[in-house]
Amino acid sequence: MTDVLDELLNLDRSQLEPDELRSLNETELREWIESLDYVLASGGADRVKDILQKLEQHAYKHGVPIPYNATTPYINTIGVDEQPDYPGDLEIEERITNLIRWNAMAMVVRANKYSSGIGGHIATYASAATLYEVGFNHFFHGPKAGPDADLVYFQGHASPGFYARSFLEGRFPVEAMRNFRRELQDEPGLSSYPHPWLMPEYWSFPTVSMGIGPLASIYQARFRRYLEDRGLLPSGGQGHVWAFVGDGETDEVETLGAIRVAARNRLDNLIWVVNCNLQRLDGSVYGNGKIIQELEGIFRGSGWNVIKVAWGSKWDELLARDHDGTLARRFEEMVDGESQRYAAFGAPELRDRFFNTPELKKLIEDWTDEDIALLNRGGHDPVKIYAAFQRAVQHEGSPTAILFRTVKGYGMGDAGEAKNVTHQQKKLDIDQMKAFRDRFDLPVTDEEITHYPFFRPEENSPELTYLLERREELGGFLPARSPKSEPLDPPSADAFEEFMQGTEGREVSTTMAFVSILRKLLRDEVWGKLVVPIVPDEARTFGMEALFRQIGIYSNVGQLYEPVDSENLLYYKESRDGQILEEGITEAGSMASFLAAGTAYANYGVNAVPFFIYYSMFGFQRIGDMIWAAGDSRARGFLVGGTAGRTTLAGEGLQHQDGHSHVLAYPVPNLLAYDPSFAYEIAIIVREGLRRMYQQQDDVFYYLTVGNENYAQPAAPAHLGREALEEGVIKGLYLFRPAGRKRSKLHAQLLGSGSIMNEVLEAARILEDDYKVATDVWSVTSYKALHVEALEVERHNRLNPDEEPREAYVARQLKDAKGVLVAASDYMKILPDALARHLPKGVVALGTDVFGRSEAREELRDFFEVDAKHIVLATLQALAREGSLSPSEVTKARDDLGIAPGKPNPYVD
Ligand SMILES: Cc1ncc(C[n+]2csc(CCOP(=O)(O)OP(=O)(O)O)c2C)c(N)n1
Ligand SMILES: [Mg+2]
Repeated sequence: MTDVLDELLNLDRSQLEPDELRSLNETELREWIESLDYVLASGGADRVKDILQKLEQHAYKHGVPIPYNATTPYINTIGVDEQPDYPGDLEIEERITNLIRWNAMAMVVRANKYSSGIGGHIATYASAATLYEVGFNHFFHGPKAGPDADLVYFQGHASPGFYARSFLEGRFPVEAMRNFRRELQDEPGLSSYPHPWLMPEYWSFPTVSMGIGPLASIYQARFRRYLEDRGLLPSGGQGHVWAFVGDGETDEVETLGAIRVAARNRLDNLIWVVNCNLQRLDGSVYGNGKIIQELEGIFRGSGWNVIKVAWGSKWDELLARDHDGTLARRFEEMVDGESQRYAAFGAPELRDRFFNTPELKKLIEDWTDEDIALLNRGGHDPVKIYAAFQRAVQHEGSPTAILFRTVKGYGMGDAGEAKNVTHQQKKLDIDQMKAFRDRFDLPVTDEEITHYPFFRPEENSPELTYLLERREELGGFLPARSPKSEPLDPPSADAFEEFMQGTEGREVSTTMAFVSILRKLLRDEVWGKLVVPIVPDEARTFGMEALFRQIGIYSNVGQLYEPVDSENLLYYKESRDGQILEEGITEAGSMASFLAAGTAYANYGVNAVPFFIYYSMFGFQRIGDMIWAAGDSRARGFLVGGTAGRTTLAGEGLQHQDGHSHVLAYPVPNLLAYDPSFAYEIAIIVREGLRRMYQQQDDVFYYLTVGNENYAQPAAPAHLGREALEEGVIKGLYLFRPAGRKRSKLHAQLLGSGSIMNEVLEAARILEDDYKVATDVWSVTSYKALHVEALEVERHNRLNPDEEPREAYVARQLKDAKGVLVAASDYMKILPDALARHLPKGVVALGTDVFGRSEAREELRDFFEVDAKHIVLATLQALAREGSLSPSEVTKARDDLGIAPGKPNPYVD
């Protein structure tokens, strides 16, 4: 042995002839393989793994860099021998799938025939039909399955397919199908995409803004665990969260950006079905590479269980013939752009170009073109799909991604199968419809085709009987949304009474006031356990760290370490029944948790009350689309924008100072937005929110901003009476302090919001004391609420000219108010300006438009011209404009107030 080694070590390979070298290499390799085979036979796979790991370490130690490889060979993960028997009737399922394919295609083509430009998509569902059908017939558990019910995120652009299935199930009349995308007809048609807002008994998750569905599904699966771990849902349920994801959709950062969260939380209740049809809208997803392999690496690297279903059963015959791995190597070599050609041009192209070596040609030497045409992609093969789904459902310890290879526009033939234009193909001519019919063997005559018919077999036909039986056994129809939570009474007014009393001179911020309200709620017997505080690594910023200890931070493994601050009373406590969702630095992830918690009343029958507390700057403008999705989803809960106000958040500068989130709140129709000034206002708003959302079950949600400026919180003013005060706070405006000066020629109405209210109060004092202006001070808690109500009144009057015109709430409140109107807030001037035409007279708006600055509060308020002196000047100037003061009086006041006419303009400087 030593002699051999010596000889080998002395061997200088560079001196060998090529033939000798090749032969030596082959012998070496054979010996290694034989050794491995021996170990495998005698010691099993684990022993082989062990040896390979040690060998790898050994090689590293000797300077052999072994490149990291996250991918496995480009063949199916589940071998033929491992495939379970198919439990269903393949033949009848195929017939059902074909009917659904037809109806889905017909509804789009028809919609476009009768009203061109209406749109719709065929190709997405065509590629995914069999994936969904195996799911519907064997896996997706409906609402009646209780704790085993699944939640399914359906791919939005495949919606015609689900409608077509529901049509067969008898859930929609034919008119609804005919009027697809015509929701405003007398016989309303079906909505374009999954929108719970528009079809609240059908859709649960809006998925069509790409990336949001996949991201939301991760946090949905985690939230389900959270509810179980906290005892709000029975544990042991087998329900899964399924998310269907487009391969093109994986380019959205939201899609893949949080996949490690799923692995870290060991979410084996989460299954992603990635439909890799290799195409997106414009063309190939990754024509120069292989999207399936790329995604495999990403998911495996992030700790997911990955199942690849690339090749259909017919390929197994060739793989069985392929003893030296030639075919597997050819798969590796073929990029997606090449592969797309075979799907588009069929068997002759595949024969000529794919089987391009003598070894490969030999594999198919006895095959006809018909045989070759059966070489399908794995995602169209129900047997392979079933095997993958079953393995995913049984898998434990991590989430699963199944990467299915399919053909986009499958079955569309000339009309677009695997063509680059297929995504937007919505017109099929009669010949193309006939070809579709023939391909899927559908019972539609040539004559019928010209009318774009929908086909539904007889009620007791084998197809419908089978389909309905399968759904019945699996717990009912899907998609289905069925809110099932009980109405809850809001906390009693007494419980919140302490916040109505003010802080008796103690200076606290509205953030602190909000946190006190939250803590109070957490101690409530009914509401306490339902509150879900969500923070993106910002709890200390908002003074919420006491909650860490009080209610704990949720972790699915508890706390495996002794925290560094364990000696501290308020230590960092993680626990399995922890209540806070401390999401880390991810507003998008936190918002996904808000979506899950805010819709738990519909998905689980649990009245969860999310409070998502974040930097107001990083809300609407960063995750606005998710807030939009929350509106569509009918989510309930509170978004709390902390460190709000462009001049209230001092020192942080342009990227942090928010002066516009209240403007961005306008577009979300069912969102109520408040910019409160005082603790009692927040208490009233929160209690009202709980009443509306959880007792009255209105599908609205709330945004409130809180600031970090400390000031004495006043007691609720007594002059209005409690009821009128509450009404005013909720409707958006009330008289906070009537003028002190009674008999005066000059009058002003100042409107203040948020922390700028203090500047308004100071301005009122100056106006009364120094300029003899009797000044009422109003608190505007919500410009949006005032605006929306005024628009409703305006519309009512327009449509009912014969009735006594109604008055908008804001106009009614201010109509008898004397003098000029001046409004100031820490938000953009557009808020009061947008309200202006509903007011009895013009308003001067002061606000904080344009980029922020790093400065202290006082300087910022001077710079943005929202401090007391600028409010005074604006009021006096308005009085001069209406003729009550002379310009020279205002000029003098300007100088007395110390305002230079040439002061820098925040818009420009
Ligand atoms: C955020 C967002 N951007 C763009 C679109 C427009 N869009 C709709 S479908 C689509 C292509 C989808 O491709 P893929 O994810 O691969 O799904 P497939 O239809 O191929 O299954 C695009 C770009 C969208 N719906 N959402
Ligand atoms: Mg695609």
